[in-house]
Amino acid sequence: VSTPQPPRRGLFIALEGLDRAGKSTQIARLHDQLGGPSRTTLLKFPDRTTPIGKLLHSYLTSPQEQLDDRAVHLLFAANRWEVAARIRREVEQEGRIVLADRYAWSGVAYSRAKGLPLSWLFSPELGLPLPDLTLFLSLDPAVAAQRGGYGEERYEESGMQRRVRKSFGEVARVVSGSGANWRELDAGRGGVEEVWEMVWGAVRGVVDGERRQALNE
Ligand code: DGP
Ligand code: NA
Ligand code: NA
Repeated sequence: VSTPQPPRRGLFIALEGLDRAGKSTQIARLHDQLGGPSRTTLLKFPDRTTPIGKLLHSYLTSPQEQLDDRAVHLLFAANRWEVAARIRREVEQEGRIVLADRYAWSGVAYSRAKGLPLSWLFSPELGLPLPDLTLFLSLDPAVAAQRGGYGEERYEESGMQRRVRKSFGEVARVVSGSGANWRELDAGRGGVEEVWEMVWGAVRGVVDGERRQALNE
């Protein structure tokens, strides 16, 4: 009688970028391509449905609301910690693929754009599940602004977006330097189809890599 094998490890993939970079479109397609809800979990940060997420939603949609920048930073991080155990369980025990529309790197980049020190910003994110792959959809903020214009939320204006773009550069250096798998894709090169080719090319490589590893076990 053979002992039942635990399912092999799944994958955790994060999509990052400026507002209007096309993340939500691409990640929805990735979700379909990777088997939909039976095999893949699609998360979105901030998750506006939890009590902390409701606070964040109110903060984002009421730009006149005053809240200390560090307190806001900790709330965004806490909103990820609320889901951290679920990500770990699904990826490590259930062998699922978890996709995140934004993650800790947005946390650091958006707060950094307000002038807070980088080292302080990383600390509440430390210990969260590390993505096997982060895709950064890189887009010139001027091009992003032309894409139907920004919405009404806090941060959705060109000065902030330019600072966020710069901060993502700093984040990329730290993340890549730490050995984590960070891939920058030029989301300004072509339309949805061209970006999809790049996204799928990067993800397929990681999925195939996991399969090969499983066969060698
Ligand atoms: P979205 O629902 O993806 O449009 O995100 C809402 C806004 O919040 C968007 O401008 C990006 C920003 N954001 C996402 N995550 C964080 C975070 O952890 N910290 C901060 N300060 N802003 C964030
Ligand atoms: Na937004
Ligand atoms: Na989005």
